[in-house]
Amino acid sequence: MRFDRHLLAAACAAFVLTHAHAAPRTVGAVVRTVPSADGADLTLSSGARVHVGFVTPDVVRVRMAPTGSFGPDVSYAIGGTPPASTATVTPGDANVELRSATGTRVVIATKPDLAIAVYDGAGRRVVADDPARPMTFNPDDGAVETSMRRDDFELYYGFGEKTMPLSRHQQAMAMWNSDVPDYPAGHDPSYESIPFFIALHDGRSYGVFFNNTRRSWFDMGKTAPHRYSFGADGGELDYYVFTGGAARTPANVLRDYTALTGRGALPPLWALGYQQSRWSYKTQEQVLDVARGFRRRHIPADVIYLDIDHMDGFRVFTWNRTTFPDPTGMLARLHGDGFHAVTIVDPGIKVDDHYPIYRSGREQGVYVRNADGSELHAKVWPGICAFPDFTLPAARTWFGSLYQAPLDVGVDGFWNDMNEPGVFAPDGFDKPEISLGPQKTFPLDAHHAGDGQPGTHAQYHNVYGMQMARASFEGLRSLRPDKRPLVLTRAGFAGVQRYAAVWTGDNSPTWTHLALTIPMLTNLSVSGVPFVGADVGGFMGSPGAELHTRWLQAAALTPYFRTHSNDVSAPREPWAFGAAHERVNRATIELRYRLLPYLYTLFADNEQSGLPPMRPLWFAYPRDTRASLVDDQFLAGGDLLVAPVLHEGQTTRDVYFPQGDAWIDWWDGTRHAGGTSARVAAPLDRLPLFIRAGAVVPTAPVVQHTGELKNVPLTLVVAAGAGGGHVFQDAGDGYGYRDEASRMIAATADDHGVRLDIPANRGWQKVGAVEFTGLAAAPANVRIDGKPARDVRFDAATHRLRVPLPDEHVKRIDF
Ligand code: MIG
Repeated sequence: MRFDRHLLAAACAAFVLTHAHAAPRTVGAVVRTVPSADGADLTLSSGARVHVGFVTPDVVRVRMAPTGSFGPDVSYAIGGTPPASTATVTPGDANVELRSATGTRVVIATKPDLAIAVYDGAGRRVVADDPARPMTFNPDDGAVETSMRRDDFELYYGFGEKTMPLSRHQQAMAMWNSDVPDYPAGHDPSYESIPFFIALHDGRSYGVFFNNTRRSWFDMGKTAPHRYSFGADGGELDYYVFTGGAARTPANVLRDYTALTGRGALPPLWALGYQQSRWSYKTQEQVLDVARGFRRRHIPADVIYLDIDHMDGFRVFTWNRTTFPDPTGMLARLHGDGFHAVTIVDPGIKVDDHYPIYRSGREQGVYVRNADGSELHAKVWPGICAFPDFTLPAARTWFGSLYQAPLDVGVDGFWNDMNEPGVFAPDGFDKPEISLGPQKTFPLDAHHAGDGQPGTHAQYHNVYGMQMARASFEGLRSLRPDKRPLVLTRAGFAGVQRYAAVWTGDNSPTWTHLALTIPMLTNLSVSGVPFVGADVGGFMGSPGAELHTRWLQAAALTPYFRTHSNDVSAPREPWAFGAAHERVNRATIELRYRLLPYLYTLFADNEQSGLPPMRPLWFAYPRDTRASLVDDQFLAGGDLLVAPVLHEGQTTRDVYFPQGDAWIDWWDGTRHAGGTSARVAAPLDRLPLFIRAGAVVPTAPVVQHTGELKNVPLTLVVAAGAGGGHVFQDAGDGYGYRDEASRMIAATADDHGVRLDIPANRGWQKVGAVEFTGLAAAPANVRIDGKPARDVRFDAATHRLRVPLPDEHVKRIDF
């Protein structure tokens, strides 16, 4: 056998890096079992303690404390103490067995080492510890680790924000929020760490959530293909197994994960419109000019962004009075034109005795401290800064209350940047590997309050950004209780979806980065974060016209739709690339607005089910093995299949239609059978888009901003076939929908028409028409509730039959 010395050396180096102190101990055998209401409490021969129990009948939690005693059971990810569910416990000498109400079982082998296996109600194995590599802890440095057996070809998705391929099988990843401008594909770690994944094998799923906020890592069969391992630099080994219940679907896994860690709050409708940003629109005149540019050219848009240059010397919550002499007037004019405005808010607070916010924070003792108790200072845009300790409740309240000032002048939403936290590399540390590296943050021994569990930055680094977003969200909720906050955050951890939308940071204007948006955003989505987007065009420079136009198309049906670019990029408004591209870009943004009633419904659904608006194909079609690695298409909700062009010069592309449904071309009505591929036309002005046969998708006429949406009638697009759909409507902002101030329209489709269930209209958009698409020919006679329909039109080019409705009392359309 020959060894490649270089590979071997590299492997050893990697091993040494992740296992700095090489004295891990196995937890050993179970020496004592104490049954509890939810499971069993185990004492191990090593002195460690393990608790295994049910959180719900289909969710198992395993907790290991190396010291033999558990810390308080609180968690930032969960926002409190997790629930527990009853177990039937059968203790034995070699095995302890736990069984839940649904028949989910945990079998705990007590010797020679603890080994845990979970089985679903049908007796199928979900996960099993690898006996060849038992659970360990390292008494020297506190590291914990466990390993599970891996089936050949098992795939893994999720892990938050990673720049890796769609499935993360045979990848190794670290969880450590990092400011990584211009990140190369494959670079790890990234801005956002979510130690949760969904596994897929043989059409069945399960999920694992490793709830540890320290630097953690996952090796998903890279070192050894027959197992995967995960661990962390310290803390408890605390993880959850989501079995997915009897059906073992990814949707069940994500429903249960988001029931534990929370769901995305419904955003205000305006936040689903098109958003225009750059670093920076530098004067109030320029901001107004850009806004007017949209209206004058009839390109729809809802939001304009103000990056760091709007501030006075980058002091947060201030204005540069030279370039923005009248923010109130500017915002009033923007609002008058149907725009909303978002300003950036960084965590760094300039150390400046003449800056009242800095002084107030110091007086209230809200800043992060060094190990020696002094105020932590680091350089960011304003120069030397202090940083609120967002793990201190008083700091969150203090920071949240600062939003009063921008709300008073009329700012609508807020953008939290640099909250990994990222700081400038110290002087003399300008090597590229350092500027991309984890060193660009606070010292690991800095002190955090930890909401009553004081600890180091090493312990709380990964939740800093999420707690900043929480301070912003909770502050806005209490300052303006009748409005839904829009908070955008760059860094986050499991549960960040409760507070903010997430964008993928400083991406690059390359075709590779365009293609990367699909694996990145779909994996964030299945990590429980529904409101996600990437800077359209790529942040770090200037895309060519074709790349930008294609990127806008690819992003048009992603949840968070914003164009943004850096300080040295060429102008990137939709009209900045010449008349031909302006025409296509307008049509792209118009498509977004036509589909807003559908996208909005997806967000309302997410609050109920945890299903994300943007879905990878495997998530909806877990049994279709050909769908499992498709990384250049995605689903918008359950009903639209999006296949953007991701390569330069392409004017056709191959599309895979997942098995089990038929798909109808949005543009020309061509029908494609599930489980097939086709090469479809994709000239520059076309985003290949398909609707699931039997689906009912609400659309609106083109409007210039979401404020105009309430006055226009909806058209329900029915894709020929059996199925159905629903439409959620409400005021578009506020919380009235939680007290029934909303309606849900339902439609059931079959081969001969559609049945409608339209509840009483209390001021929502009316349903004005139904359009059937995918019909082979014009039906001979179309009836509404038995009577001949009027003004019916069949368009042979699109194969669409348009049936106007006389009113909302219509129950059934037949043909
Ligand atoms: O050090 O505020 O990712 O979107 O435009 C760069 C300036 C700081 C990084 C963000 C980017 C933003 C930029 N910021």
